[in-house]
Amino acid sequence: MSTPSQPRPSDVPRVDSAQIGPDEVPPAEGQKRAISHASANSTSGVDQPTNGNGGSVATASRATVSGANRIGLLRDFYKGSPTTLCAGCGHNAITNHIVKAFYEYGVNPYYLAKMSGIGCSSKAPDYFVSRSHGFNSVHGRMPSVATGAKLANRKLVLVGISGDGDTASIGLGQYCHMIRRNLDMVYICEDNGVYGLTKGQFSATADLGSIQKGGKPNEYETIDICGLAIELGASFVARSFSGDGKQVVPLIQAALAHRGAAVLDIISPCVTFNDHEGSTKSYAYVKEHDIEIQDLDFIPYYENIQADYAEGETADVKLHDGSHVRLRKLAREEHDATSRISAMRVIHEARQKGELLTGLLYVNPKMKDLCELENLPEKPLKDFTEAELRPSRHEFDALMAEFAN
Ligand SMILES: Cc1ncc(C[n+]2csc(CCOP(=O)(O)OP(=O)(O)O)c2C)c(N)n1
Ligand code: SF4
Ligand SMILES: [Mg+2]
Repeated sequence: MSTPSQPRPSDVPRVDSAQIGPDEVPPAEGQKRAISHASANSTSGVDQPTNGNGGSVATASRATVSGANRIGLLRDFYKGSPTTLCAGCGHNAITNHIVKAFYEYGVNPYYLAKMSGIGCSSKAPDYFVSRSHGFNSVHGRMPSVATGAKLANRKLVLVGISGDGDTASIGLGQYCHMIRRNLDMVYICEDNGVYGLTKGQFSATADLGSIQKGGKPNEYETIDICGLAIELGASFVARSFSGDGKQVVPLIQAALAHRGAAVLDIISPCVTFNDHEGSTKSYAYVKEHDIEIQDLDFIPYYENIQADYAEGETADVKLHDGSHVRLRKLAREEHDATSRISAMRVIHEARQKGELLTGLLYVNPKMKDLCELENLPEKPLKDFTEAELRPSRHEFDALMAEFAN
């Protein structure tokens, strides 16, 4: 795992997840003053510890430091290197939404592992939260690398950034098994319907009949990665549009609060190779055909939930870390985001009508994730000592006897 500029373990006291706090994150230049100011004024911890997602222990006084989030970090801390993608690329807009979502949620960079494959989209992890872990893997193979990282250290907050080529072509098998295993990660597919990095060939998410830049129509059926994910038993599936930060930001935050594979298919126009007339992934087309299913609100576990709406108008889903996602129905059709059948129905109906349905399509916060299914101990496997792992002579003999029978 490449760790270009993440906080060094020696800078950071090793603590239990229940004690993860802002002091674990060494401040960047320009950040120091906000944090030390916050510490000087700090009085008492107020949050409920939950997981490594930046987890716990914001202090009320830290939040009052101008511009600092609940773990004492300024928004700039969540930025990365300057982008090298084309100006106007949808992937850049998604990066900005990620920075906002992570900053507001208070993701702890020390526990963040940014995973990707190959493609313009897979370069995006370089453009947010520089001081975190990262692994830019092989084309389409990010899910298996992410699985290994999570099994070694279940406290990591995994965020995978993929493309439609990376996910739905070369990486389709990996994508399916990541979902089937319910690997606890936020999986964002920056979906432009083409292989942007290799100059605009159609990908498997291109719609039937969509026209390529050179004029050729796509004659193959599309692979709907949201429909596929739901079919495979995914626990969190959403679709959105890079141009709709109001929807993307709460969806990313809900995905962070969810335990299990959280798939976000974000339509992200490629302005260089797929933004012309006849394309169904151009800005103009998506803006015109985007139908939002719900008005979405994310209420983090550390904020009070206030009922603003009349009963029946909204659906409230409680997520694993105690946060809530509040869904106020907007679309013409009724959709119950906790029903797989309803999700499959609205996806198929929208495709038939040529509409792009966006919002939270399906969520099941009760499913076990891979670490639970494999009965992993709470303590990360990487932290076990050799002495703890070595069986006693008696246990070893019993094991050998089992094989002999
Ligand atoms: C094993 C392998 N096969 C093929 C390639 C060539 N290649 C690089 S990126 C890419 C497709 C990228 O498309 P996508 O994942 O949609 O990302 P985008 O560039 O559109 O964001 C391909 C086919 C490669 N790098 N490695
Ligand atoms: S080629 Fe397309 S996908 Fe790649 S950076 Fe440019 S606009 Fe974005
Ligand atoms: Mg693509």
